[in-house]
Amino acid sequence: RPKVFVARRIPDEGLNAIAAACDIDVWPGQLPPPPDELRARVADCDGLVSLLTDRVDAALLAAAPRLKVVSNFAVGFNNVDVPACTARGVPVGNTPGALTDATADIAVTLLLAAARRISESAGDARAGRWLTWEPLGWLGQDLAGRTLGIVGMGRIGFATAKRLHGGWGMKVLYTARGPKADADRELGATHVDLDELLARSDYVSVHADLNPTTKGLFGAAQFAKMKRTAVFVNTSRGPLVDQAALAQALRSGTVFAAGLDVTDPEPLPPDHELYGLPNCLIVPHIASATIDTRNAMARLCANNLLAGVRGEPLPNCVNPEARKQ
Ligand code: 8YV
Repeated sequence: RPKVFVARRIPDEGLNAIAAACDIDVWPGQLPPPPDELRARVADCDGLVSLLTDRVDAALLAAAPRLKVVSNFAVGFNNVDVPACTARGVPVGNTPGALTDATADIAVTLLLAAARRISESAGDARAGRWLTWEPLGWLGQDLAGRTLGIVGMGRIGFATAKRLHGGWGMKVLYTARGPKADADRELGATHVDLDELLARSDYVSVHADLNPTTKGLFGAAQFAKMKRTAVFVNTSRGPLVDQAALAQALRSGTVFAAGLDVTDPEPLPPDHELYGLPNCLIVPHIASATIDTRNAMARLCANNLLAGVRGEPLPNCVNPEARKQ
């Protein structure tokens, strides 16, 4: 039977499907295995289930001569050195689709909560600072009919825009490698460049993947181009944002508020300056954290893993060219 290392406990549906066909070693810790432990555990493995906290790089591949597949329990795969896997002929699987709705739900939740100052006002109520009804207290931003800028109109960007266009009648602008016919047709959306999107949007929601061209995409210059009333939401990857620049923009009123599901680093240390800003709402990378979504991710992850150890094409593969190596 093939040997598989699973780098953290994932839902039973996935573990049971893998265990039915493979000998399975599941890392028992709540925290990820340290890199040297990960290398030791995969030394005689045919398959690896990794998470975004596990770095899959050339050193790990060198330590795992039998490895036939890396199945990443995520749609994003910036933790994996894909070219190194391809060069070794190791296919890399991911879980697209399974977390689209859950992630779009969190993007909308953060957008609404940041616009209406929910975290700040709830904290004030709890702390005894609700002294009276204030005509000018906790004033936020309206949503109806405003303009939404989607940075990266993929599956999750589309699902987010669909909610806000359908529910709040928002006009949709977006960036993408090119125009997207379904977004234009179904949402009346308009493909623009980033500068135009920043200048015209009341809400900016980031859904681009992390790669060398998107790292640091949002810095001081980008925040300066946004409206002072704008709300910034990131559910993609933390390193797309220069956090010092974001903190300065929030502190100085260059932008109105931010809602973040992702940060750099993760976890964000408790003394980080962003936590001290009342107009910054941070949740700990929970976009896919629903029972059904994590079960669906586990099923896709197991299917990729099992196909890989059998030498079959993965149902969801980010480097199909790896099989030709
Ligand atoms: C996952 C994510 O839960 O799928 C992704 O890319 O960012 C998350 O929502 C996480 O990556 C699990 O490893």
